[in-house]
Amino acid sequence: MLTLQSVTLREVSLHLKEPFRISSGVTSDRRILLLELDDGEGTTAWSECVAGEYPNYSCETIETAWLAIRDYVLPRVIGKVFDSPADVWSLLVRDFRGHNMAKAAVEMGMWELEARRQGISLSDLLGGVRDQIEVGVSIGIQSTPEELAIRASACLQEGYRKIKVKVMPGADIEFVSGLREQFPEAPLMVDANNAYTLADMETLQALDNLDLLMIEQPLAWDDLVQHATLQARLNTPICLDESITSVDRVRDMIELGSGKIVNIKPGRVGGFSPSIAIHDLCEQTGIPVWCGGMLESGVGRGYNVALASLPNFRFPGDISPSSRYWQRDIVTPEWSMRPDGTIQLRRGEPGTGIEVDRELIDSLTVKSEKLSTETYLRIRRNPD
Ligand code: OSB
Ligand code: MG
Repeated sequence: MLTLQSVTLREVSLHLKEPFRISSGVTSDRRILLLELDDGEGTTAWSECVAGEYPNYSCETIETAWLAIRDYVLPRVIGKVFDSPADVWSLLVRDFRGHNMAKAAVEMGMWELEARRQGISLSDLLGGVRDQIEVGVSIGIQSTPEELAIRASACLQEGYRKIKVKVMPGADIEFVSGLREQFPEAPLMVDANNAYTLADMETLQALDNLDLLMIEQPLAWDDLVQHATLQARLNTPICLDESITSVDRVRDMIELGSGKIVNIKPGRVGGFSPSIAIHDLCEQTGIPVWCGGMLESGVGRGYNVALASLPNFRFPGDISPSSRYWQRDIVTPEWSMRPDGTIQLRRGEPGTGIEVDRELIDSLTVKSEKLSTETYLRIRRNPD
């Protein structure tokens, strides 16, 4: 049995070691929404909302997520008695559209809270089967092919098991073919974050000849039909990211032939319950999945590590160690990668296995708001 008694929302700002550019925008400082969930019985859990500062990946931002968590998610969850965190999701889909990242921050936090209450690892609670996960890196768009080659080469040296290169018109064929020539055997892939249309078929077919593991989300962020047209013309598997917002969209992808691989970001699909549903459907239908990233702090990274320990995660995840992004992460210990390109799960510890650095978080906090059962009694926002 599990009850959420209060949640403290806070925004912290973390400076990225170097700006991260994707086709739709650049991030230099990561504004991060953190949640501290409290069961009122001595157990707390920290979770992270992966929404960004601007709606250039999905519609959500950290401002919309704050509002949605306070006014729509928490009134449905706080003070309720749950047999299992698996029961939280059903309360968040009925008469409540969208806002998946806001939903996920609370839904995933409830899994972590339950794992900590039971004193077991989050991976065990989710049904994870691995003690270590394979790590890939996502390299933002660089100004020249030479810059890209320097970074990719350093990442291969460090042991990363997959190199994902962000691409867009003007930074694609020349950049990636140069890498392929330099590293004929390297596990390379590209991610376009919707930078192309079917009118770019020539470019997309040139990418198809570079022996890539996959091409991630080349076309529109909410499209499945045009991706099917494209997939029929490419040998390289298409991996969908933005377009997969639920298990139903995976069913559509399979039916239409829009892609052959799914990037699961639990924030994008609304939490762990829908992530597990997608994982299981893909496992049954022979579709590999892997865990994407959203430039998370060590808090969110811990959730991705746990999820990636499920059996059908068949490619290395975008789960870089803390030091790739942050001078100093907000968790102890920080997430580190071994020279063989894996991250060890912290199975012996409860939950994600890390603790937050409260002092550091306090010093980085820009604003905070505590919401409890009393808050909602007072303002009568509870819908039922
Ligand atoms: O499309 O996978 C993406 C970061 C922000 C927004 C979208 C994406 C990404 C990444 C980063 O690729 C992966 C990471 O967190 O290491
Ligand atoms: Mg992506």
